[in-house]
Amino acid sequence: MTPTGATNLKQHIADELTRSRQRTQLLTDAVDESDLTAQHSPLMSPLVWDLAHIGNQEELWLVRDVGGRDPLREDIDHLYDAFQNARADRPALPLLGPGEARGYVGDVRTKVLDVLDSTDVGVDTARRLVRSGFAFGMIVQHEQQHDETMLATHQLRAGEPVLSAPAPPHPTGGAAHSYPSQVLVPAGPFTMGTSVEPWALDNERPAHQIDVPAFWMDTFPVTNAEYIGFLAAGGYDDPRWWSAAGWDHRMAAGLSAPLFWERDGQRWLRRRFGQVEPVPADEPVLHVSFYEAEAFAAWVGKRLPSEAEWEKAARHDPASDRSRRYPWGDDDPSAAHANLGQRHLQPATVGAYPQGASAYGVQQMIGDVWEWTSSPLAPYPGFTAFPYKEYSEVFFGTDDFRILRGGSFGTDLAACRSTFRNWDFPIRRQIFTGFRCARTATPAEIS
Ligand code: AVJ
Ligand code: FE
Repeated sequence: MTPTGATNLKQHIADELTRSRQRTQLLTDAVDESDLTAQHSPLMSPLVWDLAHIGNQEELWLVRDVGGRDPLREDIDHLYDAFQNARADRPALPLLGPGEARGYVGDVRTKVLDVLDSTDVGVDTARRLVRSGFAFGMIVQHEQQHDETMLATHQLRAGEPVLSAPAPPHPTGGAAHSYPSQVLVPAGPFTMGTSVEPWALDNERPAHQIDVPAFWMDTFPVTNAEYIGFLAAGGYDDPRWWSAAGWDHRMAAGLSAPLFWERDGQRWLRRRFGQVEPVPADEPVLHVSFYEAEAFAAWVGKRLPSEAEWEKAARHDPASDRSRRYPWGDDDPSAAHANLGQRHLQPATVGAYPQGASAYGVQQMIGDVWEWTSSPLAPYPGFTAFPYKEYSEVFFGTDDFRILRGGSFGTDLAACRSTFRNWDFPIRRQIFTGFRCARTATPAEIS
């Protein structure tokens, strides 16, 4: 959610800060102290690191920078600087303990609400950092991003389930089959990125025109049933479908199925937040790397969409020739539009959100699973780092990352837009990743 249309921006900011903190508390109060300080995987921080890091970023930006107030705990800045400490090294640091960390984030928040009270966050404010409440929105998104990371840590954690949520909507009668499996997006320019969304982050800016040749986009993300077809056809043992880098990784890592899957006789089971259950056929496949997504797409004679194709299919409205904030229009996401915000602890069945369809009829682009695209992380023309280079600029200029779009069931609406850009290493699969396929339209198809 963003401040667009908020009648009382300060109240909206306070509500968003509170909502984010409730989620952080849910994720950190659900486990006991030893679970908070343990490292559940070398890929992740101990939960207690994320907790104090959330508070430290909030202190740096809102207490010190926006508020100009004295530091609370300058002495711990270096412990919670993600660049100074690799995830695997974080458990060995002299971190704040669970009680201290909770006290710290609470003290920071008290100061921040006071800063908010005395800050002019209007649209005409001279200082860009606080105009339309940007810095507050950035910090809300930062907390929500770490909450999603903590949710991924929960998924990696062994032991009894501690999180629970109602099942997502499950349309009956094979709802997805009443839609075409792919839709044609005709050639032509569209507006990619944004210059007007108040809380959009630097890498989503500025808005610019991109000309995209005609292509077909799958209506739905690839499902578990479809992915099982790839497994059954020996896809993991056939280098024809894999890129050279993908095959090397598949061999070195011994990949043979999505992460958290295990074979049980004739069927596949998956572990999900401490529960073991049969893999549901009609749910988008989850916990696959970019390399696996790429191989599946090649096997079906398609490819992954580029980031520009993904965004055009998600937000271009050909009738008005403008780009929407979300696939369905400009309204903030509701429970009828998308599976976001950890309301559910799994993706919803394909076909569960017809109201979330884009102008072209593509469904479930927002929520459920992050979708791998073929694009490396690169700045848009006219990019300027704001307010700090370490959010995205320092990651530009390499081929190390691939862009993910659309958000997952664990992404909060504050940190999800059809312009939002996530990125990660192509081998990553502990995050909530899936994909959909695309292909270039042939001349015969578009004449
Ligand atoms: C943009 C989602 C890749 O979670 O690593 C959090 C966001 N940056 N703290 C991440 C972020 C600094 C980042 N991603
Ligand atoms: Fe961070």
